[in-house]
Amino acid sequence: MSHKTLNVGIVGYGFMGRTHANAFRKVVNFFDLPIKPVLKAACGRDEAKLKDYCDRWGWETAETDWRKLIDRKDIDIIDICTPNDSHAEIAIAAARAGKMVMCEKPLSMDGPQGEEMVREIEKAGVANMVWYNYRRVPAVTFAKQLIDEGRLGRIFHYRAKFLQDWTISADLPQGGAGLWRLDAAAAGSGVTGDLLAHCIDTALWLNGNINSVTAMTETFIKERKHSLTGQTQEVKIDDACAFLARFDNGSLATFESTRYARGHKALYTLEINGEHASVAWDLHDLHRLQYFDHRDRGNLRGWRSIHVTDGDHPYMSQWWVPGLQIGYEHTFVHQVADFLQGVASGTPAAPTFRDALETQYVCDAVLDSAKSGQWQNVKHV
Ligand code: SOE
Repeated sequence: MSHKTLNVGIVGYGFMGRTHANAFRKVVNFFDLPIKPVLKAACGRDEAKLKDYCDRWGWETAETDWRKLIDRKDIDIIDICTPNDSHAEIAIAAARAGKMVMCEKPLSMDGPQGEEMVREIEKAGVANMVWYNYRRVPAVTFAKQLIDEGRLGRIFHYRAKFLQDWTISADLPQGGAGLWRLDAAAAGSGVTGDLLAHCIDTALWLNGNINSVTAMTETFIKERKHSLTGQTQEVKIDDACAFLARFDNGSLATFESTRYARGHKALYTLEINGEHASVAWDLHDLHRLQYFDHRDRGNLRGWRSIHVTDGDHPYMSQWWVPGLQIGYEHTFVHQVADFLQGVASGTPAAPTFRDALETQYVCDAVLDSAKSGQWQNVKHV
């Protein structure tokens, strides 16, 4: 089979720069793709770190200015792995230059900025996607299949949590590499945009739109030194957030996220209860889907722990033999495979910028509700 290729230019070499580079490299080994990605150029400001990143991951060339990267005629896809405050500027410039755009989550700092991004990307008519990777954990994709088959029946409850504990120390500064997540000027919000955005993206995909929310947030450590300025500054992000939600399908939901749950590193869990069946999933045991079906014979009823590793489970036929597990990094490989297949077939892979804007609107409503103390209706795309 002859393959077309698309040249990728990535902006950012941090944690996400590594997950994406790994995905672009591995995808060609495991998936039969009509289009292959070429790791053409990487862009970052620190030349030494950039060189090390290029050498380690096999990027062919390096640029220290993302505008130059976008100007290059040999780049087809711009992949954005920078902190949230630069997504819009880079994505809009890339779209105007006719490049396809893959953008790290969350799409934008807030809904209005996201609207501008959607307008520009759709005006340019370029392929686009946002890296909400947890949709592509095979067990989560399998849950989607079971729901779409109608196995759960009417949905009553959706419950999601994303718990971490890495910001409990008051000595941790805000700002700079990795810690930009604590700086509202770079991140837009705290756990709402960083962690609950994942939970919301999955929830909208599995259970449809959310129409209203009521929320509370807290910032436990009020001041932190800023890594870049050296000054002690007010912390303006939400350290923790919990909200109730009503979905359009009539189901009720609870969502909770914090970086102050001592003992939990990345405990993303979700549970959905339907009329006939329930599903539950846990990122710390990500290859399993828990499933309970009330239609089983009474004395055999119980929670099944399905090891989602067989050839007829989503994505798994591309990997090893049945029973052997894959993990976190593979969700990014799946995302690249789906994106390239979407480009080849003309049917875009989700979540597009437009899909991700809906998540942004829920985040905005959550933060507004936490401020006002009132239920808040969610704006829709
Ligand atoms: C924060 O610690 C973080 O790295 C998020 O930024 C990611 O989106 C999440 O997948 C894991 O946690």
